[in-house]
Amino acid sequence: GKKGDKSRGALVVLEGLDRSGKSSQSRRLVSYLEGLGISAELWRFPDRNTSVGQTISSYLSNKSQLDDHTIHLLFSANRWEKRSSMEDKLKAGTTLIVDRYSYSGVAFSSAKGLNIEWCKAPEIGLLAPDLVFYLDLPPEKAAERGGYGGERYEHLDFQRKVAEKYHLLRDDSWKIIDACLPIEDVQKQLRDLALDCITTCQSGKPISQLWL
Ligand code: NYM
Ligand code: MG
Repeated sequence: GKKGDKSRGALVVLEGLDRSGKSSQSRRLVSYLEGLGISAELWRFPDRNTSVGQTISSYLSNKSQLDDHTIHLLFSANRWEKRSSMEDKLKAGTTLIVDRYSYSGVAFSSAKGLNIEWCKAPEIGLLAPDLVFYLDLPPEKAAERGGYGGERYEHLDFQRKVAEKYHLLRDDSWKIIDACLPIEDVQKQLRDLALDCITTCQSGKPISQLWL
């Protein structure tokens, strides 16, 4: 393009149950992309560094109690407070690899019994991911991996409900990845699909918004 034009980065999200491997896979994906000279950053939600994020963190570690609707809106607010910096990064050409996003927000809250449409509403207008990796692992397998950290929601029965809700949220941006496969095989799939997506975004795919 013209001098000063910059092709945009891709918004790539990893979703899945607790212990499905999102955090390690996203870390590795970012290192891989950086190694290729692609500008990429690792982000995660909840972002526990903001004041909203600290409230969320205290709720997750059972240090405080909040009404289900209230905490749902705080998770959403935690994404809204990052929206403009995400957009700035993408426009500056940086690819964002994001460990959890709005789908976690809706899946976890609706698994508690909240209405799914009500859960989606505050996410409307957030940046839509260009690609969502769902690391698909049966809840029983995830539980066998151990290391549930003892946070709220980290129980097999609840994770089963979350998995059902995730199924309802699948759309065309999703790639279902078999997370039972060895770490290297999962990573290989993520790398290939992410590179394709980055190319598509570079060649002018517009940034869109969630659930409009
Ligand atoms: N979680 C995460 C939600 O309930 N709503 C959300 O919007 C997000 C982003 O927080 N069990 C839940 C899912 C996890 C927990 O996430 C903490 P992590 O990735 O373990 O830090
Ligand atoms: Mg966790």
